[in-house]
Amino acid sequence: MQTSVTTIERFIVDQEHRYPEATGELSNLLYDIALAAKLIAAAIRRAGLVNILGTAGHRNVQGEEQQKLDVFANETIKNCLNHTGRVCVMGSEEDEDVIPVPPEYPVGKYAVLFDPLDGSSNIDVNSAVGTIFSIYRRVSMEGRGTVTDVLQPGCKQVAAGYVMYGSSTMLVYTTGQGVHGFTLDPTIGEFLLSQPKIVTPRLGQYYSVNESNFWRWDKGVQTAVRGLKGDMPDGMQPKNSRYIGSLVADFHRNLIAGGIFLYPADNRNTGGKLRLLYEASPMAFIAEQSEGSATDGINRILDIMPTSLHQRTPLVIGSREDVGFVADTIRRVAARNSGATVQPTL
Ligand code: AHM
Ligand code: MG
Repeated sequence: MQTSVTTIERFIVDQEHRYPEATGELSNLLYDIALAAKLIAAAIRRAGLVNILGTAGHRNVQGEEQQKLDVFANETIKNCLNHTGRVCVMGSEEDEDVIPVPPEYPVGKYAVLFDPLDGSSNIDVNSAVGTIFSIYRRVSMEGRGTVTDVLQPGCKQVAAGYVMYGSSTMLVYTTGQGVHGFTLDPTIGEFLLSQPKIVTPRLGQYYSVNESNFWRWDKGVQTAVRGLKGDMPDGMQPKNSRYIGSLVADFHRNLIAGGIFLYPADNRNTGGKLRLLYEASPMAFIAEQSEGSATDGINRILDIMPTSLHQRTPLVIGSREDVGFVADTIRRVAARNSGATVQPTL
């Protein structure tokens, strides 16, 4: 039996102690998110048993209002964050506008964005889903927080992370000091440090993309994906394909094993499908902190200046050499069409 473990609370506090000027507010905010994750994990585990699945608005056998899990997850996160005095405003995939802190509670210095239950269509088939979160320091000078507090480029994030509700529940986060992974021990209800300082391989073994969109992509993306399969003279070794259709699970596998995830623009989703602020940016922060990288195909995700809460972006993320290969290929194909020459990224 283990007699010494590192809980997420101890780890977060130890990290913050390195900064004498730190007030502990960010530590507590991360801990609030970990609490929400435990509540969501418990609901997901019980989903089949208590018949929580179903359409929001339906009543269960007790006559209680049934909530879809994504509605439940959204309300849980809001309720864990809105009364603490640490947050000034929130943004969620499930809410059209920014979410103010209720007037009876104090506001704090952080703005939090989240996708409460990403990949939620996977719940119906008992596959992995996740929660993604992103934290910024407040920039508005007065009042109780506004949309300007969430419309910040990813490079301004002070923390980001995700929770994966898979065969076990994992929380992975960064505050800009590396990426650290914790596994929920359900017997004691604590997230325990399981993967400190995650470093993703420079070159991956997997590529993850919804290839049913192949004919909807432009030529540069098609050529790059062919290249990932080894279909390019003097190109890379063929990679193995893995695609769950749940960003957190696809990203997590590639983070640990090495690989690249792509959700490019296509002729139906011309700006990409995934959301910049609470899907792409937090994952990009984690990718870079684990020595990987993230682009929209060409440009660094963390440099994109958002203009709206639910803005979409193409996303190419994962092992550094693979992401560079895709950018080089897209550029080369574009240059071939225009007659220009290009310098490689790496
Ligand atoms: P969601 O936010 O509606 O759950 O959609 C996001 C999900 C991601 O988890 C996943 O990477 C992607 O959509 C899969 O899309 P597709 O089914 O088009 O491959
Ligand atoms: Mg989502």
